[in-house]
Amino acid sequence: MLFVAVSVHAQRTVLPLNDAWQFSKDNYTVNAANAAVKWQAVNLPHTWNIDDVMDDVPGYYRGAGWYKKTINISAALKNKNLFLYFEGANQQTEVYVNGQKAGSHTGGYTAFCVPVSPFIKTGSNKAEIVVKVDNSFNENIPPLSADFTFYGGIYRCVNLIATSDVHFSLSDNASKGVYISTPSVSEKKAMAAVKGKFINTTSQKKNLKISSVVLDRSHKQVATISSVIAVNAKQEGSFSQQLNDVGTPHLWSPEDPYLYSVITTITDAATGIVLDEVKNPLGLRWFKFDAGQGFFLNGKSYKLIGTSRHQDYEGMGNAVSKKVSVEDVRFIKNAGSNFFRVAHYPQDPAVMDACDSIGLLTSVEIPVVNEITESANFYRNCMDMQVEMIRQNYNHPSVIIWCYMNEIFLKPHYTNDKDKQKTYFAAIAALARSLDSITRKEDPYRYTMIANHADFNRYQENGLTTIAMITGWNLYSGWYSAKQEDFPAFLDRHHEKLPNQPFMITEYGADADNRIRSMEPLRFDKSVEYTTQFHQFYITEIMKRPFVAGAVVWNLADFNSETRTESMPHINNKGLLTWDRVPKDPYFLYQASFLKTPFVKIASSGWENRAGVADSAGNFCVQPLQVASNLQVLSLKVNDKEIGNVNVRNYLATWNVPFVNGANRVEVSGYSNGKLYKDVMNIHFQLQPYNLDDKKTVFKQLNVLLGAKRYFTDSSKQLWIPDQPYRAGSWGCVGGKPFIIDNNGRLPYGTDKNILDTDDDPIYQTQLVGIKEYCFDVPAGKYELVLHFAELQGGVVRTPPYNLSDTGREEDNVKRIFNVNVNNVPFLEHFNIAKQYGAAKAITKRTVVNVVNNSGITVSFKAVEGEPVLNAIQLIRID
Ligand code: GCB
Repeated sequence: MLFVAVSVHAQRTVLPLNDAWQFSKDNYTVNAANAAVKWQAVNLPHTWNIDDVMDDVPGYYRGAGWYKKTINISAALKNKNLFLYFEGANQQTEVYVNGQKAGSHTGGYTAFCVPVSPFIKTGSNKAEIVVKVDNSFNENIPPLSADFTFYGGIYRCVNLIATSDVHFSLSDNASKGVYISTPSVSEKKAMAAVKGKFINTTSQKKNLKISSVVLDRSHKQVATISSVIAVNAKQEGSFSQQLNDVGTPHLWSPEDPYLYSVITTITDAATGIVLDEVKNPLGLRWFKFDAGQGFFLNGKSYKLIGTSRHQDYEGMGNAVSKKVSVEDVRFIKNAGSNFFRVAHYPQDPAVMDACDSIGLLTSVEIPVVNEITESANFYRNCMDMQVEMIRQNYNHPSVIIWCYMNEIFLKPHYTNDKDKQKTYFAAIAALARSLDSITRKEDPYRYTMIANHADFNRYQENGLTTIAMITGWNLYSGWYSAKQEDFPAFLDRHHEKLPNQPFMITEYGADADNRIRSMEPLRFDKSVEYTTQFHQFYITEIMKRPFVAGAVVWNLADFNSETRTESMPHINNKGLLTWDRVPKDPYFLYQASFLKTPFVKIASSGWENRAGVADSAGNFCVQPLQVASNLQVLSLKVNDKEIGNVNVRNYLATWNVPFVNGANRVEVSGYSNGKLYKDVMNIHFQLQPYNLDDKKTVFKQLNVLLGAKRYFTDSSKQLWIPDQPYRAGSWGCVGGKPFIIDNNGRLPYGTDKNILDTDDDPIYQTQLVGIKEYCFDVPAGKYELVLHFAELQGGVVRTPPYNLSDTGREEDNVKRIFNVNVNNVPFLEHFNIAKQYGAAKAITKRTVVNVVNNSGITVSFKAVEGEPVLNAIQLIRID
């Protein structure tokens, strides 16, 4: 085989254009003086919604933003065809060059390319670019509603592309203009097809040689083909080439993501001058979905396992760097995944490149979520987005599925008019059919998919279970609906009712707020423990069933969903990682379950600071320690003392560990094939004395959540523990019942309202109602006592997005007036939280108490009207 020197003088120049833009949200008019407009210097990627999506005021800026920048047209760029290539701007964009409109684009998640040469003055060295981006709601642009934030801005990179006057088409939906497919691949032989479009912008007819060269990973040529095509002046031409034998293929798979590359060039046949060149990846693989046996890659049975991902990150919004995006792909891979559902929209090109090279199979989709608009414009935008997505991502070997709808019956229109609703549902099915057929036409080599929610009958009745080649189900039994056991039942039902329809679980997951822990985990308590158990159950059921082609965790990382409230307002906590990418326990469970190498990880690793009450002898506090592992038996030492061996069950092992006050060095180890594997962690334990006058563990500070069974770490790293009934010598509540919303069907206790004026919502979201006293049998001394209140009843209640029909309602205010005395001294009189502060607002009341003799501290609550409440309490020893 020949070693080919590929042209190093790439005839196309790509210049990043991300630095030093000016940005303004003020009213700007193209070609006007705009003296009043205040500009701010920004770099791309940029969004204007980083802060307002996190504040306590509902909503975020959805409107226009302006960007401007003057670019230099260097000598090298003169006489070139210039294009501005936007990788993504949300969601309607207009591009002006030197005051003239050069192009526009609709849709926030696909790239677009604007030719700018016609607007550059001859001989000028500069051009002014002005870009208007608008993220206002538009009924004709999907997504209309969704559980994520529609951040505005030029939130992906922009490049200036300079080509010669003959080049591969950049105006074909911002694709590369070259499309590579692998119509036939086996272990022995592979065929690759290269098609494309190019344009001759000169005023002469040209004979052009189009060559495609396939190189292996070491840049050796393995196949080549060329054809000469005559193109008239100012005309577009097309080509189609078949490389019938790429040699013995080195197959692409997640385990061995071997990439060839295809270099396609245009050469002037008369002069031999190379005019344009593009490089594309080539992965040789074949795959199929089978309704009974699941998925097969390169002839081998394969369970698709992975996650989805949203493209935002704490403190950055959706304007994340390519580095962050690629690290996310690595996080998915390192969880033991072989699949990534790129949901709910096409993502940064770097993401797709990383999937090819790191080895993840993918499905990619357009953001048609929850509902549609029955308008020609909405339809057209959906179709355009689908075509853009396919053409822009066509050459990625990682892509095996194109998807186009997510839970489209979640927000059914016309709930009071069944006839209109029928028409609406039929319109959805018609749109699905159109999207499906255009997808099959654009790309006959991949599968199509729709992701439905668990309303089996509605999707079935309206045909949505069989339009696409694969049916996706987003299933949340044991989270949004009560019982985990409904999950396996649903899988079996699909298989029974639709035995010929391949399917995957396109979503499943449960919230884990990494600050919340529980020894008695319950659905919707937001504890990490509930969610770890949830995933363990799901993994077991998924792996039992060969007909389930794959399953995708929702979601890789926590993400912003501005309309959400809950324990961490504006954040969806279903991530295996936190919003700033710290792994939570379930992430380790996935590693243990799916990595092929020996794995031992102390799952509670985000919980290195713990607190709890000492046993009656005052020596230690027993709490569980969970370890994720794929070994069979593990042993545990704490502070070098053997605690014992346990068998790993479904990839988790749990010990009850007697934690001592202060440092606890935890060491877990096990053997695989005679080799030792271990993990070590230092857990700092704050032991609360059994009796508050204990000499062994001296009382310093106590932070207690009332009406909750959770442990919480707040924003100043203070540890909160659950309440206990008062015991003589110790501390606790007298009287009162946990606040529970009647028949709410989800929350076991407390509220999920956004508590205003705090980032530590869980301190305020639970309470004891009807409390009589709170007592601390502390020894003599000086103490700071802090009472935390929030009125959990009343005000406007909204529970989107998981209750989409709830558009907000006024909750009855409760009458509640009470007095609080501390050691019989009046502290709060006629305290009326709702009246004085309003509902769902964090209120803190402090006082200093001098305790003499053995009086201790008694906080007593006396009702004037209604029932007294207390949400949380702290006691801090001052001297
Ligand atoms: C879904 C949606 C996804 C949500 C998720 C959730 O089914 O497809 O966009 O974020 O549920 O967490 O509620």
